[in-house]
Amino acid sequence: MMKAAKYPICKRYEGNPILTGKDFPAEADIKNVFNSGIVKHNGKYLMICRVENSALLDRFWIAESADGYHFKPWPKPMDMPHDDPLFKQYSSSMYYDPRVTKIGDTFYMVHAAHSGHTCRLSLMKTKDFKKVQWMGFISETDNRNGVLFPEKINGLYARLDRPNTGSNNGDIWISYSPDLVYWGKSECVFRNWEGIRWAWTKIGAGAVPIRTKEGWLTIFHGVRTQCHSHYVYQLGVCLLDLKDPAKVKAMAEDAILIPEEQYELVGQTPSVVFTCGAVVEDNGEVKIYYGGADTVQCVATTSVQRLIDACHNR
Ligand code: M1P
Repeated sequence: MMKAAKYPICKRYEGNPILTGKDFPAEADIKNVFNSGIVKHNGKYLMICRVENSALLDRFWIAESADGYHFKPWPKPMDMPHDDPLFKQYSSSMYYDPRVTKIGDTFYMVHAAHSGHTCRLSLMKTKDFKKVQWMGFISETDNRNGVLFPEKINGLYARLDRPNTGSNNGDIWISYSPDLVYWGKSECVFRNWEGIRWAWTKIGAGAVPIRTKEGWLTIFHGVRTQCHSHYVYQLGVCLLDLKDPAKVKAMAEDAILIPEEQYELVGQTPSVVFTCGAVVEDNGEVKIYYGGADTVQCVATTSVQRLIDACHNR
């Protein structure tokens, strides 16, 4: 007998998509906004939007909200170190998929940077998203979906990431660092087929892991290849051990969000739901922010307990 979780695990916001290119100043010519990072700070939601114009130039652009659903973009894109020769060299094609973690009183943003050398992880830090300091590249090539844990584990900073392993496949790995710049002690956390039948092509870390009494609640994306090399991106969830997050304690067999709505099925990349961040509210509600079809920004809600239950296939 199959043991499937009770549905639905996530509830889409009825006002989705919550941000589209049309919400940005017309002169910026923004066509797509998706895969945005998110933090809740001093009662306000700050979304670090991944935006693209019609020339497919990617930028990060902050949008602000009082309720987590209605966002208003700041007047201009975020300042990035475009004049730094090293940053320029390795992000010459694009930079994208920002994931923001608050550690102490500082926000750290890990994002992917793409150039002729393929993708690598880059790290920014800021206290207000107005002044941003680049801390450097923190991986070699062919690595993305990097996200920092919100606290040190066994005295070291920790991050999940996704090195590609030939033919653009990839698994979720963990690494540790004493200073956020130099990383090591790397281990594979789980592979794209293990325990998740629906993600046989690749997986990647998504939102910042959420500390719970049962472990680090970790929302990730998983990809399967349909015929004609069509990728389908879904979201999954698992629990990692609190003291040794290289160990998976429980894993939802089913995806928690599947592309089903028009704004997830149709767009520049069809059949994609992809997250770079979630907000946990004081009452345990979790708002998962996700990109639909690499075109629009959406949100769905669930709860910490519902996600833990899903990890145990309840
Ligand atoms: O086009 C779908 C996604 O493709 C990439 O995902 P992954 O890192 O798993 O290969 C990313 O570029 C992501 O931005 C994009 O949504």
